[in-house]
Amino acid sequence: GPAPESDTDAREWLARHAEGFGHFIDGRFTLAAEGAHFDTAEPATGQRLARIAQGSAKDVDAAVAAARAAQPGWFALGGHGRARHLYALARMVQRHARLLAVVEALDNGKPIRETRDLDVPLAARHFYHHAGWAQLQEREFADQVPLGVVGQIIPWNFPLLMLAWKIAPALALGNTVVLKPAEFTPLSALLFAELAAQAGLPRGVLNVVTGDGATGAALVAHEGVDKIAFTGSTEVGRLIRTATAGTGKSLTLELGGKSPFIVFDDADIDAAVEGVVDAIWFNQGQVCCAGSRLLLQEGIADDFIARLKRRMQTLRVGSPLDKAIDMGSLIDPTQLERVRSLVAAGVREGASCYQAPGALPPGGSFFPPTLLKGVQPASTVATEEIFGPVLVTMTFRTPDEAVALANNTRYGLAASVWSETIGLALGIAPQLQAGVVWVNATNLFDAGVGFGGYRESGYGREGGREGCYEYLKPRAWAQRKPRADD
Ligand code: TXE
Repeated sequence: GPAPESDTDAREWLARHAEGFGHFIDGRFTLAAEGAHFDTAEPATGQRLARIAQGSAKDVDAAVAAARAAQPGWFALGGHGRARHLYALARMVQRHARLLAVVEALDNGKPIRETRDLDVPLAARHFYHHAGWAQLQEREFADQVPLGVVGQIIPWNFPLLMLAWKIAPALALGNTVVLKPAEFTPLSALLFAELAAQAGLPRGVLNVVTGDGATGAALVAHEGVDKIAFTGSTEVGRLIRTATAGTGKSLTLELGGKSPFIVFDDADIDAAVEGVVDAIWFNQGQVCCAGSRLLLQEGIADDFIARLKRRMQTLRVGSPLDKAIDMGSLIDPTQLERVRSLVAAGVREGASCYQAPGALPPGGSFFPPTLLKGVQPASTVATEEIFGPVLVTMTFRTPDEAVALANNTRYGLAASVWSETIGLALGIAPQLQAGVVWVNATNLFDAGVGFGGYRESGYGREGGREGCYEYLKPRAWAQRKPRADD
């Protein structure tokens, strides 16, 4: 196979920060040694990776103050002025694409092929896209004003991409930001902050405060924050919704999912099998919109599962920097244990478990591609988000049964329908309770299309025009008519 991706640059960058990373506040990194800190580990090896500052309420306060002070000037730049900065950020991501991709693979454990071909280019594209909205702001959103200071809390599964999804629209439309990356994966956000400073982003416009849930909670509670945008677990989303209730803060939540992947008898089976691979084994299944419930029409079920098992045998699990692998490591031992215990629960509840044979690399939090068959619709594994490389399968007879099974969930983020009969596919699609429905496709994302959930998958949209509205508020105004004798 090809030589593994070199991590020399990334290791050098880490070595320059051997004493630890500080927060990025008001255009500068704070001293790392000050205050509490914690170490992060490389998921694929379990080895220590970096020393990270644990943000206190005081740090959050300093970051919010910097964002508050910067906001009027940032908005006053106007759409074209802000667009220039967003274009500069996009180019910066592209110029440092390789370093960002390697840092992300080390920090998260995901394959370099994914960070190189998806996470990093999609992040750059998000900045380019929103530079366009900035340029159009005065014309397209003439009756809207920015919210002000936005607190943004992101998860560990797509650290850089979620950063882009959050900060690109917020900044484009004249807000300033305090971002709290996930405690497992703060590195790409810190590297991005360095690049933003180099790119000349005015100080205070973007602030990054690292830390765990307590740091996030301090940001949520801060009175100087006008809006919270959160992506993460449904449980924490619920806490944040409670914490912001009765305050004047706006809130958007992008939470969990248990998305259906429906295959009818007349589907293009080869394409659908590849679709399943992408739907559930991309990013080790740690994807909020993962197609984690495979619903098969009875007539093809046995054949489909046989083909899927053969395909599973070709999936390679290995070191993230190995360019030939399909799956890397889960995020950490706790998540690995959670996935293991959910699979065990599935087996206890009567499912049969198939795992692709083959040794897993030692040391990290690796878990093989896994298939649970004969799952009951009400069982734990059919209803709980597993957030790992575990697919559950069920069968249906009629289109109505497929819709009922698909919608039998408290979530509603995404759905995928496969059929070569256009009337069938397009008849089913609008009946599915999900923020996005893919037809004969899966995992299609576009910076121009709003992404977000129904039901317990959250609310609010990221991307496109609808995503812009999440960072604006309407401002109506009226003027007394001049009197005739004026
Ligand atoms: O998420 P958390 P975790 C799901 C997935 C996973 C589970 C736990 O099922 O197994 O969540 O993952 C911050 N106030 N998803 O624990 O805790 C936290 O520091 C404010 C689905 O990593 O939700 C991090 O920055 N902030 C998901 C962010 O919230 C708080 C992606 C997300 O962490 C906080 C990730 C608090 N009280 C996990 N507590 C998706 N839908 O994409 C934590 N945080």
